[in-house]
Amino acid sequence: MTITRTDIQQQLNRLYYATGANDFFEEPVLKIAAADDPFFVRFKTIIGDFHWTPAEALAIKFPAAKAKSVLVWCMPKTERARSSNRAEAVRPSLDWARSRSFGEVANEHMRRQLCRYLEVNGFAATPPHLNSDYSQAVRRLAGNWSERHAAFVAGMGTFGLSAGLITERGIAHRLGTVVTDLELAPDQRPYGDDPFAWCTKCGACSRRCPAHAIGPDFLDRDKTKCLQYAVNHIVPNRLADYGWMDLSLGCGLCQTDVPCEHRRP
Ligand code: B12
Repeated sequence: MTITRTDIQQQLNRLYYATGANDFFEEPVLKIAAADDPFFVRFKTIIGDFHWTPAEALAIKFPAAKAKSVLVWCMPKTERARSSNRAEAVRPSLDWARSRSFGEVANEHMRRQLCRYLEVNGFAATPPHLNSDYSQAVRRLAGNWSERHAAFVAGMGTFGLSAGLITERGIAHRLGTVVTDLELAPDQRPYGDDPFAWCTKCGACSRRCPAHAIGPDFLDRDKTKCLQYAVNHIVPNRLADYGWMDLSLGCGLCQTDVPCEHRRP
């Protein structure tokens, strides 16, 4: 059976409601990258040789399949999550925190169920971020598969000073990615090959960062400080502040009360 881009978008929209992702996010925007886009090989140099190409990611589960497309979706956080986080200066609001902890669980279901949909229709598909071989911190908090880099290749947006991806619908969002042997026409990159084209370097995210982890230029960002802030100031009080434990949390203050929060500046 042939599956079109419209079918994938419709399936994502169905999963968005079915998984409860609609409680945390606005509707998913779909973009597609060609699996053989030269950027994916360049990432072995830009990120590290441990970063998978789409072909390597798909081969882990389907050794005989040939990767053709990378499906990427972006789900902006709801106004409720964003506006409540705007008012915070130290740790995330309850609504932001639940969109991280439980919204990502819904997003994990979306990745897996989109793969099942493709498989049932005769295509190989894998969500690299959820692969059992995936590690999120092989070197300097960079893992085997960067969903932001895949989104950049697919034309979704470009990196900001905070390293968040600035999209047409802003920086306050979560991404999902699936690699498949279904061939679909890739999207163009409206910003060409410039990874930082849509950031004005206004510095608002840097002023918002309680960890002082964001500097005036793109390579100044200190990921370890970002992580340590969460480990020392957010995670220990999870149960008292929010009511749950054992699920990841980060503050995301750099993504709210900034000009790129919900639009491309
Ligand atoms: C490890 C990780 C973290 C770590 C480290 C994050 C950090 N500060 O980098 C910790 C735990 C601290 C963290 C925190 C958060 N994270 Co996080 N995290 C990840 C994870 C699992 C892997 C990231 C990775 O491997 N990146 C690869 C490295 C190489 O990326 P990088 O160092 O940022 O890349 C830089 C350079 O390569 C540079 N670059 C230099 N030269 C060139 C040249 C070219 C051509 C290109 C393209 C790029 C480039 O561009 C980048 C920016 O400087 C991803 C999920 C995934 N699998 O992708 C989520 C992810 C990146 N996190 C996400 C989010 C939302 C957050 C938080 C906001 C959490 C929250 N509670 O809401 C915070 C904010 C942190 C921040 N400022 O980015 C989202 C990002 C969405 C977005 N809006 O951009 C992701 C994609 C998860 C998802 N599925 O949505 N995260």
